[in-house]
Amino acid sequence: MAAVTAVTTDTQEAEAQAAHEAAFDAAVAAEERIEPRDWMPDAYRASLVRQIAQHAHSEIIGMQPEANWITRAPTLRRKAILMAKVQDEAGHGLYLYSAAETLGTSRDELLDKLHAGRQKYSSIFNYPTLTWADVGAIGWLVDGAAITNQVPLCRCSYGPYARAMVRICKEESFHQRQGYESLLALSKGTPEQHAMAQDAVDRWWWPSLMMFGPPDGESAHSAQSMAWKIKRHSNDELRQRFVDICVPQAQALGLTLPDPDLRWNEERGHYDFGPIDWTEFWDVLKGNGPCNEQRLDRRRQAHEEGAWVREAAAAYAAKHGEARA
Ligand code: BYC
Repeated sequence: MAAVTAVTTDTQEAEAQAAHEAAFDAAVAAEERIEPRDWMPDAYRASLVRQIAQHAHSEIIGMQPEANWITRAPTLRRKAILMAKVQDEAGHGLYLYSAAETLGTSRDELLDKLHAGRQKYSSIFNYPTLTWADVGAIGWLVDGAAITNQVPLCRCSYGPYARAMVRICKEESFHQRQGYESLLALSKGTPEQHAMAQDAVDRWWWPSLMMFGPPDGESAHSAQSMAWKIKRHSNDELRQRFVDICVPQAQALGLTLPDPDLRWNEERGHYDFGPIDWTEFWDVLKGNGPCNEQRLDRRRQAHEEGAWVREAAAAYAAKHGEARA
């Protein structure tokens, strides 16, 4: 009798699992949003946590290269803008860690993995900000690349991530414009300022193209993420879109992009561009970029120094919880 019951239970479980899978596939196909309480495949959940965590870590590590210039901003106006931008990035990190929490992964767990070097953050933040013009180049190119990559994520199949991206993209748009405007001022300034802007663009151009991830043929996750509608476009498609946007903007800025192979291809209706140094990309991902060690050390230090704030916030919440009870 017990054996019969076990078989029946197994069959029922398999049927329930198949029904869940069919409902999930139908929702994704119909462009409906998957919400935290909905059933989802384990691999879908894991891939979202992987991507959202990497994205959240990028936002908070991404505060460091620009924060380096807050005390040396050339005017009060530039300083106020830069402080607001860096604070926005902290906020983006928080929305994204919250989105990951809806998938059952705590912020502490993700931060532990970042600090232990077990989760990635964007390769771009392992490059140094050597001059004030780098702040403008980051705004124009790095935030420009981020918007190109992130606008389609507003249509991600997972509701909390998609909704977080709507607000993030609005703020990124302001970041991109302030960078462009700052570079324009330098480009149209003295010959020394113009040279500084050009030097910054020369150094940030190729790493910005690497932000879109490896070429499609080497992208481990793209095919599955696109089938699940987490990603809407491949890495190469978005990289091409970004190049096409940047070329006329560089002309308007009076700056050149450091690529002798960059030219309009009438047949493709896109700009052709030269080969990307993928050895450098993979090397930076392995931890060997110019600033990897410095960025992680600073992040760990900031986390330790902030321990008292977390303890105070927890004590305050507990006290108020007791008072309410
Ligand atoms: N850096 O199979 P693939 C910002 C990893 S903007 C480091 O193509 P996927 C900000 C990838 O994670 C930057 N790692 O992966 C801007 C995977 O490794 P794992 C953050 C990279 O996920 C201004 C492996 O390489 N934006 O925050 O399909 C100021 C194979 O890649 C990179 C986002 O994170 C890279 N550049 O596609 C402040 C946007 N590229 O995970 C802040 C959301 C690839 O197997 N993320 N890898 O260990 C995405 O759209 C996608 O995750 C990617 C990669 C396009 C980045």
